[in-house]
Amino acid sequence: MPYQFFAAPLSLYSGKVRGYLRWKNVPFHEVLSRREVYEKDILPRLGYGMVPVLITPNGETVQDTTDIIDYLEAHEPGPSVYPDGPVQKLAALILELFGDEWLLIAAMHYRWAYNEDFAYQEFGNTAFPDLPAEERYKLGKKAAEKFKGSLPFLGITPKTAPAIEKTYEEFLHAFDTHLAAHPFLFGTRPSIGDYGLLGPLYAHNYRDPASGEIMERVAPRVADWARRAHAPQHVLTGEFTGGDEVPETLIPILTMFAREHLPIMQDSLADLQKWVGDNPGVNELPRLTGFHKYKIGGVEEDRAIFPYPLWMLQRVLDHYTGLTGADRDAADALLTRIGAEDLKTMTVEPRLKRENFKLVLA
Ligand SMILES: N[C@@H](CCC(=O)N[C@@H](CS)C(=O)NCC(=O)O)C(=O)O
Repeated sequence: MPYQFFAAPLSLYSGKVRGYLRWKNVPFHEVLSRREVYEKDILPRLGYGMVPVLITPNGETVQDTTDIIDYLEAHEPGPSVYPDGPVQKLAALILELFGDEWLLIAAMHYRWAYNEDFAYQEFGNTAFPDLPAEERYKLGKKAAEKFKGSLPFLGITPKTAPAIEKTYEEFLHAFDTHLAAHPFLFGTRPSIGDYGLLGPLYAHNYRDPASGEIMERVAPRVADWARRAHAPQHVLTGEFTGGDEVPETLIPILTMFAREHLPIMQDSLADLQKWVGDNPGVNELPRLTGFHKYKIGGVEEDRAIFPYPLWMLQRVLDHYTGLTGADRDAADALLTRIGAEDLKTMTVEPRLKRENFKLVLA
């Protein structure tokens, strides 16, 4: 039995793992997460609805794209998407978090600002592929309500829309410039950071037609990277650049993480600590712990606070705090250079872990 991959073409996080599975040359069979699959296979296994889900050849269920990639890294042969170089690995982990959780804002904005009808049809095509097109559209519109309804929780409002577009285009220009010199983030081999970026940049911002046009126009090399990072199954190739080098052209992107995303993570950590104080004895974290004012491109807006990204930040910090000597010095130099000094002293306390597909206090 190959791996079974419950996923959907329109799904952001499905694209992240599909690109990885294909590069890693893992034998897998993709199952469309249609309504029956959700009800019969996904809900009973997870206790809630989420894609993508990986079922391993021995029947284990793995959810969360990071857990899926880590499972496959541990169980499948071949080169790793985690660079051996400690500073490259630090940058790659930061960029996975940045792609998964910060570029999500642009991904959701562009889908719903410019591709609404396409998205409704795609939701219907996924959930009810056997119904006539009109029915699929109608039911798709209903199924999409929850996703479209999440925009204000992510701080996506008419007030922030211009700033979201400005910062996204800034990101696109920076990544396009990087890709003029390197096929992937750290050379000719894709890293965990590439797959973090691939989520928002493939299924939403490349594949949604109006967003894809913007990407092709503003940053054609990013569109080309999205195709390559999501290319059909192929022979494993590529190496990370030598000498633990973080290419100079990644500095503007990492700086953007420090300027835009890190403050959100700091507020999230403070809110987690407050939530834990307010909820003694409760171990399982809610999907959101509260609300805050965040800034994107200098524009302030209300936004919900999600504890999940702190689990990803904890991975970054665990890697960083494990470094010693010259490696630590080099990592410190990078953090200073990008304006992320605060990461040097940050700790996710209380610690978080994922257990039975839930985020809980460790
Ligand atoms: N952090 C999760 C996010 C997965 C996720 O949000 N998947 C979306 C589809 S792209 C979903 O199923 N959402 C359902 C929901 O949020 O209730 C991961 O990396 O797997």
